[in-house]
Amino acid sequence: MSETATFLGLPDADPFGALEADIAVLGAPHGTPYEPGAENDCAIAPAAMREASAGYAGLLDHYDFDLEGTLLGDSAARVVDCGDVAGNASDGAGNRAAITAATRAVLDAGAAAVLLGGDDSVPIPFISAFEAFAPLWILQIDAHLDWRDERDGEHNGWSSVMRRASEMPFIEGLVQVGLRGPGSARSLEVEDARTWGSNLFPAAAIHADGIEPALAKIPKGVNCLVTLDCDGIDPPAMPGMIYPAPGGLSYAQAIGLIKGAANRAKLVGFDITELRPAKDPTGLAALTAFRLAANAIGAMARAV
Ligand SMILES: [Mn+2]
Repeated sequence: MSETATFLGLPDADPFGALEADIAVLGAPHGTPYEPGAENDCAIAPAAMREASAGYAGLLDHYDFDLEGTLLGDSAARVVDCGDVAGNASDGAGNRAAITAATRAVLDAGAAAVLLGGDDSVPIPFISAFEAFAPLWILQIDAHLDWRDERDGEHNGWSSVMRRASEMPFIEGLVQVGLRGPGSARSLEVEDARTWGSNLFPAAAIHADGIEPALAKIPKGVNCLVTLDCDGIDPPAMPGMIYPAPGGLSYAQAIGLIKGAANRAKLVGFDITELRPAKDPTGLAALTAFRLAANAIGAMARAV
């Protein structure tokens, strides 16, 4: 376990023990760095989300208007916090192996997995663990396309998440929501994403037409994993992140997407990445990030 209290005061657990859970939280402070050894501002994000949640640990039996009921509703879902996956700022390959192993242990125990990143490279090894869940759809909430094959020779960094996902044979479809402004993508990557068949919904399309057209792309009854980069959310609601981009999704749109995905499909995984506590002086970003993860847990519990 990490030294901070658990997420929402949930019981702690060892993913490699005899895990008995329906939903398990994991922290992943370290992923695949572009500059091995460099300080990563997202490494303390799992602790920041757990800290932001601490004041709400006593309210688990209170009505949550986001979820129209208590966190777990009428479900008897067992939810645990498995602490942080061990890692460091230098060893991308080792970090990836550790994230995949811990996630696989959670899934093998029959639990859904909730991963607290870490930068946006941690979804690659997280998604890799879901190979037994075909047909799996990915709903990405992010300002950025993340379809680079490589950057500076690194194929597993935060600009490559969706391309790596597209190559995994158990992934059936991608829905990418919140795209806006410039990022690592060039026209070539946008063309590649479209050619593969990824469903691209710029933030402007969501603001114009709502979230339903994006949700409608997810076939009913499939397995679904939601990967949420904090920069998908509009900066005023998420002030601490690596690459803020104006014009993002509202909190209401984001939780609507999470709940909507869980209603159409089986939500088997959720990750949240790129929270940057050093740029979050009031703690508002950590609060919003914790609440997004809590909504994912609530949506998963309602399916147990
Ligand atoms: Mn992003």
